[in-house]
Amino acid sequence: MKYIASGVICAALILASCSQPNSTSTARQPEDPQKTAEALKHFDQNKFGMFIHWGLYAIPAGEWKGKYVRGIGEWIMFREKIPVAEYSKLAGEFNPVKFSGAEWSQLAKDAGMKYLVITSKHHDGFAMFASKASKYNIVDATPYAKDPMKELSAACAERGLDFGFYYSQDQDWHEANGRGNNWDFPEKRDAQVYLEGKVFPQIREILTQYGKLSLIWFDTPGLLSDQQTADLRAMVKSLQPSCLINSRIGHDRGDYAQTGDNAIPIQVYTKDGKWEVPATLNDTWGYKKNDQHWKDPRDLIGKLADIVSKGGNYLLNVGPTAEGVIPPASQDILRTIGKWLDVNGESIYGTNPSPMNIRDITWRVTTKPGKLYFHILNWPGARMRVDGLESEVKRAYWLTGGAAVPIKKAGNGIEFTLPAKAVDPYDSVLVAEIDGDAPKIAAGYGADEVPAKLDLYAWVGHLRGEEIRYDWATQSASGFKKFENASNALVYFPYKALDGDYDVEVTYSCANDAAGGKFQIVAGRRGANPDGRVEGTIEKTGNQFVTRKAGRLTVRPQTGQIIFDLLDDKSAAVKIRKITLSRASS
Ligand code: JFZ
Repeated sequence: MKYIASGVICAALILASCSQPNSTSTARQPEDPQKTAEALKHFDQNKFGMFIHWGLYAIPAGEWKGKYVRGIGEWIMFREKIPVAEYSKLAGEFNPVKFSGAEWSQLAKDAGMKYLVITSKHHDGFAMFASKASKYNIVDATPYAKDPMKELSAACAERGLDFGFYYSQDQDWHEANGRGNNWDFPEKRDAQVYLEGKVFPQIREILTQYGKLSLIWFDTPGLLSDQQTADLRAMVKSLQPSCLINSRIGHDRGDYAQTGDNAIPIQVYTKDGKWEVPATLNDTWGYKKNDQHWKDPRDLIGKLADIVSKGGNYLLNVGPTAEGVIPPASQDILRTIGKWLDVNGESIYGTNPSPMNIRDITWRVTTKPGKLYFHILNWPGARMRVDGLESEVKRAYWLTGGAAVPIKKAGNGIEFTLPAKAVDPYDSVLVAEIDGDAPKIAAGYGADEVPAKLDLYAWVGHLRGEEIRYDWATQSASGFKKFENASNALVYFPYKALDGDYDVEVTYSCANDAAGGKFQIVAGRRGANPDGRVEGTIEKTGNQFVTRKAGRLTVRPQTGQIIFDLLDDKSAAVKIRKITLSRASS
């Protein structure tokens, strides 16, 4: 592992840079990899956390000078190119009198979350904590004049919740030498000046003022050098050796991987160690008053099971108002998830990922020694056959109610007899007790193998955009509206699971009068030439779901995303159920 070795080396290098003014002054201990490994193990067992994006951007709340601003709320300063002189006046209005660390942390607890991560400083540069390093902070610059992070961190500790800070280490639109603001600061930046003047001192503050930090969540590494990043890492580990660092510190120097936002890998993803999916409850991180595009608790509970079955953690965001209130809709959703976890938590916390590869959206599986937890997300009818499970199943029962589930051998697997209707409206968990600790899985079904034919259901993808919707009854996505230079889209994350040429089929329905529009599927990375692309025409289907061949798509291990979208606006009546990739024989 790169970071461990470099951690030791850079400890020495840092001593040299420490002699500069404003830099950190104490000699650093080399890293203790054992402490990091223990912290990672604990983090892995947590599975579910609360993300909080809270800052000055909660005042405009998605609107600037009477105009609605598209996109994520905390980016409003950047989108509207708001001068520092103007944006910083928001601090004079920031007075979150309704903030309560007890209420926020209790909500996380009620939701079944085990850790909490809050923005200490986002890209706008404003510190939401008491900072001597910059006057631009909540104690010195607002009428509130208190440090909410003191109260929140203490309330978390009281409730046994792990606590961590988000910190934007490179982008800082308030600083001439921070990255991102070229409307106020067109001249060339000197990142080192910014790091020493603000980032290093503030990192020291957040690591010393709030007790134990379970992690620091860095973001958008951008242009910092490898050395600067190594210095940042060494500083964190020297002050709190057990504090984890996410991969968005940059230069491969994190302890665990961050997926993209709302980006869940299509297959079991264990090769690169621990990972976490940050996700929104609507379409924004920071509060936006008009964003009512709330995700369905069924979707979120299913995603939690999906992510945990693939080896990840789920970090689910709330965006409190400028008064300090978490939107009631967010609270309701989170408490619904918490009620499900009260009964079914055993199948989530401390579990191991699926021993089997992913074939469709009927179920996901998590495990503990001697037990398989089948999360049934789409009710399959009177029977559920699990092909490829060769273990002897001694007994099966529902986590809800505990009633026994009849089992019999079938083919190379097991068949379960199910009641007519789902046992739980969100995710019915069936526990199968097997002979021995580890399940026996038939060749071709293992988690490290990818099925030759892969059904990528719409539910597995990220539904990108404010208009796109998922419908459980028809298992399809619709609302592929175009806007400006982008479009609502269905985005899949292969994460190295695919490599080669695939024959593509699309399963969709379309009203006859809306037919004739073009769709495209692009496999690629942001800012690079696509690895593969197919295009096709949506045909009349009389509102019936049909499966049509779409051509051949090349996907490479480095392909970040497979994106489905519609190229024109004839899309209102098109419903996309799935894309099927079959490995081409030639
Ligand atoms: C970043 C921030 O810019 C954003 O405001 C928010 O805090 C979010 C959690 O993180 O946005 C990103 C960063 C990385 C990716 C996507 C959005 N990514 O790698 O896909």
